[in-house]
Amino acid sequence: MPRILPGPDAPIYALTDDRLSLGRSVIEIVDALLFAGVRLIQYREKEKPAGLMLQECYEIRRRTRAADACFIVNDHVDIAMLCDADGVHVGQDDIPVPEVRRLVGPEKIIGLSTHSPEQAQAAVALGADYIGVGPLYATQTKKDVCAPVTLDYLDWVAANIHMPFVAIGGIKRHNIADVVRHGAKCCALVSEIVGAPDIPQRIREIRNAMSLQRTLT
Ligand code: TZP
Ligand code: MG
Repeated sequence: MPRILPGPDAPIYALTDDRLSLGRSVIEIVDALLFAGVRLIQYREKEKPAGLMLQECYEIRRRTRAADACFIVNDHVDIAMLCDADGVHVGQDDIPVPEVRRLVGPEKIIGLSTHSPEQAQAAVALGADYIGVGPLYATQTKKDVCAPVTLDYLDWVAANIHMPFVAIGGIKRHNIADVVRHGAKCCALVSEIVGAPDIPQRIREIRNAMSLQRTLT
C-alpha cells in the first residue's frame, strides 16, 4: 500500500470520537468515511478500555486496508503495533518520538502535535514524519488543550517547515477556506465530521470549500 501522509493527496484527515458521533459506532463512522473517499483516518478514543480499543482497531485495520486508506492510532503505540496500523500520533507529553521510533521501526508513520516554531523544528530533528499544527481555533473536542496557536503559527510552518503537516483544532466548513489560504494542504477535523448526520455529504462540502479556496490562491 502506498504511504499516505497529510498533504495534497490526502487533504482531509478524519479523527474518530465516539462521544460526538450521534450514537453511531466508531466502525459505522469509519465505513462512512471510507465510503466518502477519506484516505487518512486516526483512531482517537479517549475514554475506552484498552481491550475494546484493540478490538476496534483490528476491525478498522481490516476495513482501511481493503480501501487502501492510511490508518493512524492516537497515543497507543502498543495498539498501533498489534493491529499493524500504518502509524501512530503522539503529543508533546507522550512517549518521545525517538523512543516511539525504536518501538515501531523505520517504516511506520509517526505524527507529532506541535504548538510552536520550536516544537516544529524539534519534530524535524527528532524524526517525526508529519506534524500537527494547532489548535488553530478554540475547540471543545480536546480536553486540557492549550490556547489557540492562531493562523500566525500556521503561516510560520507553511513558510519554514519542509515536512508534511496537518492543521487542526476548531476547523469547520465556515473557516476552512482561511486555513487553506494560510497554507494548509491537509486539514484534520473531528466534531465537524463525526458530528454530521450525513458524513459523505459533509465531506463533499469540506472538499468543495477547500478546492474553491485553492482555485483562488
Ligand atoms: N488536537 C488539537 S485540537 C484537537 C486535537 C486532537 C481536537 C480538534 O477537534 P475539532 O472538533 O475538530 O475542533
Ligand atoms: Mg496524545
